[in-house]
Parts: sequence; structure tokens; C-alpha cells
Amino acid sequence: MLRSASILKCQSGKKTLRHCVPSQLRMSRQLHARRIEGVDKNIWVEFTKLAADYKAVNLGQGFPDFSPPDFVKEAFGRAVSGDFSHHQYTHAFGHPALVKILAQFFQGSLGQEIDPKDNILVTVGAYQALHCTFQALVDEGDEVIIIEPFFDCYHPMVKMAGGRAVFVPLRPKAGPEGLQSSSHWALDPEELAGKFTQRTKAIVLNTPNNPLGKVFKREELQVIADLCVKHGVVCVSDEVYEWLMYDRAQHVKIASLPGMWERTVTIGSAGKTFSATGLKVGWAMGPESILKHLKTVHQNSVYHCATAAQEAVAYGFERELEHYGKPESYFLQLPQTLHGKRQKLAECLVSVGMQPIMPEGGYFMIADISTIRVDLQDPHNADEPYDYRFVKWMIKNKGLATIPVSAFYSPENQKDFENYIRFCFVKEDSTLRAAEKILREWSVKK
Ligand code: IK2
Repeated sequence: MLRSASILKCQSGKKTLRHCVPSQLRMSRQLHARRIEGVDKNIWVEFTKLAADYKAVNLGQGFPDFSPPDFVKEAFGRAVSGDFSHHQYTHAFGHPALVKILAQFFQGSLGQEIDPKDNILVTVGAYQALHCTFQALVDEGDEVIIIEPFFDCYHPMVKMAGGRAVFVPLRPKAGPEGLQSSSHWALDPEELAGKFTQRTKAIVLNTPNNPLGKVFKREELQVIADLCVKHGVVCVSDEVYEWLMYDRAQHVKIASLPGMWERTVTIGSAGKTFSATGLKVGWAMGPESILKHLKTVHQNSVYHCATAAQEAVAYGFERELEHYGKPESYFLQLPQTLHGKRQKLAECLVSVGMQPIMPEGGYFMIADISTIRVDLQDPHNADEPYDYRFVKWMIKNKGLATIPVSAFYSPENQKDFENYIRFCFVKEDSTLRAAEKILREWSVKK
């Protein structure tokens, strides 16, 4: 703005541009705010572009390459072609139809009566729910405990809020012989307890976890809950994959444990719930005492989310409530479909010499690649972690895209986890077959 204003003035005053640049700008003042320093790299921007540039078979970013269920598509169609009001502003903190059904739907699993007005904030995907949470709760110098591996945006969001991230890794424990499971990765309770200090404001939990697929058991959640209660700490519980459970895993909401409702922000995503990541409708749920602060951030940044998308999501939940627990429920059907895809991918990875960690939930499977050594001599990025170089090499030379797992670790722990890559199996069977073909041909050539 300033620059174009000065150019306009120049033209009218017939002066050269140099004379017109305000003196403050002529001094080499930095343009950007310091809070965005060090958070400019983004794994999705980098690897999604690379996958597209090389037209790779894409098991990288977590989005389904199949259609959402017909009832969601039809509801969206009705929303955009129907009432004029679906094209206009709706309530700032959530479209009335959506907050009403979300309250009804989740009160059972939260063990809590939910007030649609006070206890819910509808956001632009789970991303914005996370952003509002960190902006609203974290002060300069506050500490936020993040369990590793973690969905990558938690760290930059904490930093941008002025907080300090404190990391605690899930550690792989020797399991029984055979295929490893995400359930073999656990927190060390003593190590976790040691991370809580007087400055700890919040802990971030993600169950089922991205990228590992770990589903935290009730006993594991209880350890976290006890520490939150003891230290007066808020729990940010990211549960975007809550419907995607495999085998006998069960999703437990930490907010439902004694003493936790009043200190937990539970975050969900309609994109993941209905296999429609482009909808970008998410939500935060919690006590009014916390939610009111998230609303302050929301009303001063986004104000409200797309009305038609919220209308469609509301219909989706109404339909699911009607069919809850029945075979026609999408929340039952989707994990059943994905169970087969997960199985197939694991078998394929084993057969080509990788060691997959079987996920108990979610979209992803990580695999140990330390048995597959390839020559990654590339002088341009020799200082990058091994998994980054491996995935880049695989995209360029094998036409298969995945995501390096060390992207989900802090700089201090990255080195210990650079032998894993992440595969997304929420893909058409034809996509998975194309990936399998690449992997098999590769393993034959070795
Ligand atoms: N929280 C978690 C744990 C997520 O995985 C995501 C979406 N991630 O998808 C990218 C990937 O890992 O490949 C979100 C939050 C954000 O959800 P939404 O799309 O609703 O903003």
C-alpha cells in the first residue's frame, strides 16, 4: 500500500521514485514480523508440489482420492442451490443447524450436556480450531507440551503465539515377534511428568495420532489427565480421525475423564469425518470459560465459516445420528473399507522389505526404511534428514510420493526418527495397486 501510494504521488509531483520513498522504508527495516521467523517451511507445500511436478502416484498428503458419500454431496448441492440464506453470513460461531446437531451428537461420548451456543465454535477446518486455541490461550513465554510424533503445524502455531514447545516422544517398545503395531509406541510416564513446569500452559494430544496411527488407551489418557489436573494445565485434544478405528481399538475422549471437561478443548474435522477435506469445516468443543477466548480470536480473524458447507455438514451428522450403530452408518462403513486397504498396504510393504508399523487408527501407516538402502548422493541437500532425501529420491526416480516422518518431530529428536516414511492408505484401490506395482518392480531390481 505504502509503496503504491508513493508511486502515485511521484507521478503527480513529477519526481523520481527514489525521492518519493519514505525515509523509514529507505532504511533497511525488516518487513516481516519476528513471530513468523523460522516457520516459513511447510511439508505439505513442499512435498505436494513435488508429487505433482513428477506426476507421482500420491500416497503422501492425507486426503481421499475417492468421492465423499452421496448423502454429503447431495446435501451440499441442496445447500448451494436452495435457500438464498445459504449464500449469506450465518452466526459467527457456528451455523445454528450445525452447532445444534454437533451438541446432540457428541454429548454421549463426552459424557456432558453440550450447549450449542456456549460450548462449540465452528472453524475453517481443524486447522483454524488449533490456531484459535493457541492464539487464545498461549502467552509470551508459556510452555506447551507436544507429544511426538505430532501433526506438524502444532509447533509453528505455538511459536507464532509466543509460546515455547516442550517435546516428549512416544517411544517404540519391543513388541512380540512379527509385525509391529502403533500400540507398541508409548509415553514414559516419568519422562512426561518431568516436562510439566510452572510455565506449562497446555499439552497437545492427538488420538488417533498422525502420522503413527496410535490410539491412546484409557489408562494412557488417565496418566495425562492426572498431570493436567495436578498442574492446572489445559489439554488440546485433536481427534480429527476419531471414527477411523481398526481391529479392536476404541476411541476415548480425554474430555470425558473426571475433571477433564473443564480443562479440555476437543477438536474435530468434517473433512476427515466425511472424506471431504475440501469442505474445510472443523470445530472446537469445550467449557464456556475456555471457548469464549477462542471466539475472541475467531471473531477478529475469520468471523464465520462458509454457510453452505456448514449446512451440508449439519445434514451429514443428522443422517449419521439417525443411523448410529447401524450397518448403513458411514462411520461404520468407512473404517471397514479402510481396514482392507490398510491390510493390503502392510502386506505389500513387508514383501518389498520395509517394516510397517500397523496403525490402530487414522489415515496413515509409517514404515521403517532402514533395510532399503539407496544411493542418495546429492550434493545439493546433503544436510537434509535421510528420510527427506529418500522420499525426494523416490518421487523423482520411482514416481511414488510419501511423506518423511522426521517432519513430525522436533529438531532435537528428528535424528532418531529419520528412518521412517509415512504412507496414506485412504486411496482408491487402483491408486494402491499402482503404488504396489512400483514397489514390487523396485524390489525385484534391487
Ligand atoms: N489435525 C490433524 C491431526 C490432521 O491430520 C489434520 C489434517 N492433516 O492432513 C494433512 C496430512 O497429514 O496429510 C488436521 C488437524 C487439519 O484438519 P482440517 O483439514 O480439518 O483443517
